[in-house]
This record gives sequence, C-alpha cells and structure tokens, in this order.
Amino acid sequence: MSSFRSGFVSIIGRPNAGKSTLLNALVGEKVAIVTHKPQTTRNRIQGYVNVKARKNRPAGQIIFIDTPGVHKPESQLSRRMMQEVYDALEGRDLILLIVDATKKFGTGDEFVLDLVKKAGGKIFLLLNKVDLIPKDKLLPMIADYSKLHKFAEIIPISARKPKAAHKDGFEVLLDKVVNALPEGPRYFAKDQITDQPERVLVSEIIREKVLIAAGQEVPYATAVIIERYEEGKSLTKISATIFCERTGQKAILIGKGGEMLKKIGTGARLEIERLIRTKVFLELFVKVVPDWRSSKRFIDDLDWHKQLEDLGTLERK
Ligand SMILES: Nc1nc2c(ncn2[C@@H]2O[C@H](COP(=O)(O)OP(=O)(O)O)[C@@H](O)[C@H]2O)c(=O)[nH]1
Ligand SMILES: [Mg+2]
Repeated sequence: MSSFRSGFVSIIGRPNAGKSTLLNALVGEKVAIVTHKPQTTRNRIQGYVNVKARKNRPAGQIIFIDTPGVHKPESQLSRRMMQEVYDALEGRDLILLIVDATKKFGTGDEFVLDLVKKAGGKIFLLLNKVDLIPKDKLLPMIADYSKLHKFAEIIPISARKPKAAHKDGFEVLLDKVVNALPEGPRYFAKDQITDQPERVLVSEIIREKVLIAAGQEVPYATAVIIERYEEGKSLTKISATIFCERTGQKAILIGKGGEMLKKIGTGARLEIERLIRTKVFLELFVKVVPDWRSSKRFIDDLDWHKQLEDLGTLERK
C-alpha cells in the first residue's frame, strides 16, 4: 500500500446536524460539547484521528475540524461564529457536508450547499442520523441528493450509533477520507487528540452544563471565562465566571437558594475530574454584561485562540 496520508477535513453543516457528535465519535473522546440546542459550538475545533492501514487504505492522520452550524448571523457573536466556518473552509483538503437525514432538505440546506460549492474542492455528503430512518427510505434519498451536486461520495452514517449505519461503523468513511487525502507527515503526536488546551476544554464543559440546565432563551446569552486555574498534584483549583446579558438571566442561572448554580457546578466538576484526573475545587460566579453578544471587544476576549496568544505574551514578559 502507498505511503502515509494526512490532511485537514472540515465538517460543515446546519446547526444540530450532528457535527460535534461525529467529531467526538471519530476521535473516541469528547473534544466538542454536544447538546440538543442549536448553536452549541462557537469555535472551530480540531480533533485528530490516527488510522491504521487496512485492505482499502494506507495509514494516515486525519485532522477533523468541527465548526459552528451555518446560520444567518444576527449578532456580532454569530458573525464571529460564521467567520469560524469560513476559516475552516480555507486550506483544507476535504469537506464533509453533513445533513440531518430525518429532515427535509430546505432553504437552509441549500444555503450550506452553495457555501461549500463555492469553497470548491472535493465534497463528501454525509447523511446523518440514519439510525432513525427506515432502511428502505435510504436508497431513494441518496438518489435525490445525488441530483443536487456531483458529490465525490454520499455516505449514510449515524454519528450516535455508528453500527446502525454500517456493520464496520466508521471504517468505510475513514477508508474514503484517507484515500482522498494527499501523502503527508504525521502533524501531531499520536496521543494528542485536539488543539484545545485543557483549560479551554474545562470552560466548554461548564458551558455545556449551563446549556443543558438553563431554559430556552438563557443559553445563547451565556459565555464562560476561566479566571483561575491552579494545578496541584491531587487537587486543581478552578474559578470561572458565567456571563449572561440580563439580571433576570442571572437569577435563573443562580436559582432558588443557589440551587441551579450548584447543579451546574456539580455536573461540571465531576466531568472535569474525569478529564484531568485530579480532584477539582470549582468555584463559579455569574456576572451580567448587558448585550455582550454585540460587543466585539468582549467576543475577542472570549476567543481562546486569542486568549492563548495573550497568555504567551504574558509568560514571555
Ligand atoms: N439519533 C441520532 N441523533 C444524533 C445523531 N447525531 C447527532 N445526534 C443528536 O443531534 C443533536 C445535535 O448534535 P450535535 O452534534 O450537537 O450537532 P451540531 O450542532 O451539528 O454539532 C444532539 O442531541 C445529538 O445527540 C445520530 O446519528 N443519531
Ligand atoms: Mg456542534
């Protein structure tokens, strides 16, 4: 078999199509948070998958890039999220366009399709959530989708139950992806699974618990910033602030007698302890910053790519 392949593969689709679920399933670890609420993912996130050679493919390393769902931007924040999508469309070797196969193809899907067509290059169409679809619906569906565009591949998958789509799970998808990549080096060490530093994963875990716990409208208005992160041998001390836009939202997040915040904190702490393998002391604060989603400056501060740059500058001082 020919030599090692590697490259960048962007996962693009509408909110809730299952992009982050797919990334986690491929990587085999949770690197992106997932909820049933749209617009959970705010940044592009890399996940690394090392594949062994097998009958139909050489060995390789795939850098998958999860992205925010393609949507019409209504705030500075969602404009920034769409910029993350555009960035992920630059300089990649392959696009995976993922659609929720339980939903009718609509104008939103057309918009995404146009976007990836304009980006150019090879596109695989992934029909996701086929675990929810009767088998006999699949072939006609593939036929319909193939009329929309000359996709390099159309592959039915289930990000949540891979074996419901194919007895070998993701192996067929991985065969096709690896074969679509150029020969190249292993970019990242075998034990590295994502580009996100630990403290970013931690802030995302907290945000996920907020999204799951809070009601309808609060989640979109929340953001999490880690204020303190002190690593010890057996205990890590973390303080984080959950930002929201209105005092009413703050009241909801804190809850009666602090119950909601406690629930968020406990859920987050347990998961963070599993991730970093020490006990965790987690302190949460809630702060109101009116209309932060319209503030370019606040959104800049949230950007962890930028946070890291700032940290690097601080450490060099
Ligand atoms: N039944 C089923 N649900 C899925 C599948 N993939 C994703 N989901 C669910 O769809 C919702 C959105 O998933 P998520 O990965 O956050 O979508 P994203 O917005 O595209 O990143 C979550 O509730 C997932 O559990 C799948 O293959 N089958
Ligand atoms: Mg997502």
